[in-house]
Amino acid sequence: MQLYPSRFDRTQQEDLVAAIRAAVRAAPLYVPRMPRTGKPFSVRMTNCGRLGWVSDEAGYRYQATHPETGEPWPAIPQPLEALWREVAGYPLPPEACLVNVYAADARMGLHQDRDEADFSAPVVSVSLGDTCLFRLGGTERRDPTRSFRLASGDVLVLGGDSRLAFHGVDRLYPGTSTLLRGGGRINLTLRRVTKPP
Ligand code: MD3
Ligand code: FE
Repeated sequence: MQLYPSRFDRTQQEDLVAAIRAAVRAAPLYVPRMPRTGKPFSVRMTNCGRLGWVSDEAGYRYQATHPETGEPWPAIPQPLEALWREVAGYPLPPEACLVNVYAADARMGLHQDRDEADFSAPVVSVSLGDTCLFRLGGTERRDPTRSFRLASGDVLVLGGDSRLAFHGVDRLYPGTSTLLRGGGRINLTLRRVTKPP
């Protein structure tokens, strides 16, 4: 795991928010649901890129179109493509950018990201808006965890052993950033989904 604190300055963060707002106009935020139970996530989501991660009663999967509009996902914003080239250490561009939007009371339970066909590529995460308390464990659910704060502009690269580590977001710290009108937090994760030939 590699943390790049304040990888994006305020102006770059504002540019990213503007690009994400444009993407959300094309691919509206929706509330994902847990497989089988249909229990709603507290986080709202959308995607950019050729493929997007979706979750509903039928399961978790990547697909090329928005689950509600049926439209293809918008392109990954150029600064995020550039970030991937700089930090991923992987020769191919990202296929998916999952956009998670947290209100003040939203959380994400401890989980692994295993819906990708290739774990050799890292996941690259960008935090925007309010600081959160992030938890990172090992590759077994019972492994001990470490907690640390992720602030606006921070970039986290999860590769190697950490790629299959359990992780989650325990809480937000409301009022810690003025980036987003109305507060909250946006997390962007850049991913490879398919196995290269
Ligand atoms: C560690 N997102 O989208 S980002 C997710 O803040 C997700 O929204 C959280 O977990 C968020 O799946 C955490 C940091 C992160 C992202 C992917 C990882 C950590 C990871 C994949 C493997 C291990
Ligand atoms: Fe995750």
